[in-house]
Amino acid sequence: MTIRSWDIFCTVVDNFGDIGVCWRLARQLAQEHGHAVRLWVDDFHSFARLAPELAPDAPAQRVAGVEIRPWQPGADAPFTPEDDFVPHDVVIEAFACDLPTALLQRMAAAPRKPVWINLEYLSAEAWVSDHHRMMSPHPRLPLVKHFFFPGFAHDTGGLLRESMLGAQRKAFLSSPAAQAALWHRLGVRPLAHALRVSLFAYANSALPALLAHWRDGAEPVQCLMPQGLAAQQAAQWLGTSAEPGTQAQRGNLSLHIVPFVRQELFDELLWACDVNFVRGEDSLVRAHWAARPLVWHIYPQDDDAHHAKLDAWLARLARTGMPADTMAAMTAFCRAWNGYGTERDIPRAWADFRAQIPALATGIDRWQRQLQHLGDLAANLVAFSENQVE
Ligand code: TRH
Repeated sequence: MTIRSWDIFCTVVDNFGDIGVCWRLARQLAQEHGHAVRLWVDDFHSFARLAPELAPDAPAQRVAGVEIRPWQPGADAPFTPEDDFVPHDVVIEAFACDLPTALLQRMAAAPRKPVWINLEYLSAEAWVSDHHRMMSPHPRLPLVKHFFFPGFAHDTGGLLRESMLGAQRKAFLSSPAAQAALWHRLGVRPLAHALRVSLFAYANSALPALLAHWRDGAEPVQCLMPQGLAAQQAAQWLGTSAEPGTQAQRGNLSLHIVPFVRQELFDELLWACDVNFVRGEDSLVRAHWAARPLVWHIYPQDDDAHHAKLDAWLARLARTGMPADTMAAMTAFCRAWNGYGTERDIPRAWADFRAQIPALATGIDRWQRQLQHLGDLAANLVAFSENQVE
C-alpha cells in the first residue's frame, strides 16, 4: 500500500546530530518523494542553527515544504494537538526519543494504524544487520515498533543521500563563481598553495598538538574551523576570539574560524577542502559523499564504547580495497585523534596520514561509490514502510 505522509519526532539531545538527521530526512521525503511531512522538535534554538528562517515561538510553521511543530518528549508528557489530529501513515520515533503515551493511544485508535518506526543511530558494527527491521510489540496497545538502522552494509537501511547531491557537487567543483561565493560567505581568502583542511570536531586533547605541528611544519596549511567546541579550544590556543571571522597566522598554519552555515550549505565547505575532519554521524556521512580524505571525531560514549564503533568503521574501509600502508596511516591517525594514545602520537601520525592523502582520496572516492549501491535511507524507509502497511 502507498505511503504518503510522515510524522517524525525528534529530541535535541546535545549538539546537532539528532536534529541534523531528522531535518535532512524530513526535507528529502517532502521534496523528493512529494510526501506530507510533519517534523516535531523539542528545541527550536538548536534547530534554528541548521535552518535560520525558523520562527522560535510559532506553534506550527512550514519550512522547505515541511510542517514543523513543537512537542515535549516523555511517556507522561502531554500531547495536545488539534482535536481532529490523526497520525500520518508513518510515525518515526527518532533515536528512541520516547513518545508520549497520549500519542501512542491516538496511533492505536487511528482508522488506519500508522507504521511505527524507531530510527536508530548509525553504526558500522556487524550486529546492526541482525537488529535492522526487528519488531517489538507494545506491551499494552495494539501497536508494533520496527527498528530501522542506517548502515554501511546491504542488510541495513543505508545512508541519507539526496538524489541531486552528486550533480550539485560536480556543478560546484566546475564553477569558480560558486566557489567564490562560498569563500565570500565564509569570509576567507583561499590560499593557492596550502593544504586546505576543514575541521569540525568536539573539544579534543589532540588539537593543540596538531595545530602546533602544522604551525611548525614545512607545508602551508589553511585550516577552516566552524564556530563551536573545537574552534573555542583553538581560539584559546591562539589567544584570539572564537568568533567567526577570526583569522590567525602562526608559522605555516593559517587558521580561520568560519560561521556555522545553514545545513544545505555545509556540503560546499567539505567539497572545497582537501581533507575534512568531521564528527558525530551526519557530518561523517556528508564527508563520505564529498569523496575526500576524512578524519572522524566520533561522539564520545561512556566506557569508551565509541572505540568499537570507530574500529568497525575503519574495518569496513579496510575491506574496500584500500592499500595496506594507506589503511595503516588512516587507522593510526583516526585513533590518535580519538584519544587512543597520547598527544605525542599526533606529529608522527599526521606525517604518515599526510603522505597517504592521494591514495586516501582515491580510496574514499571508491568507497562512497560502493555505498551509493545501498540505496539511500529515505527511499529505503519508504519501501520498508510500504511493505508494513496492512
Ligand atoms: O553535532 P554532532 O556532534 O551530533 C551528535 C552526534 O550525531 C551524536 O551521535 C549524537 O548522539 C549527538 O549529536 C546527540 O555531529 P553531526 O552528527 O555531524 O551533526 C552536525 C550537523 O550540523 C550536521 O547535520 C551538519 C550540520 N552543520 C551545519 O548545518 N552547518 C555547519 O556549519 C556545520 C559545521 C554543521
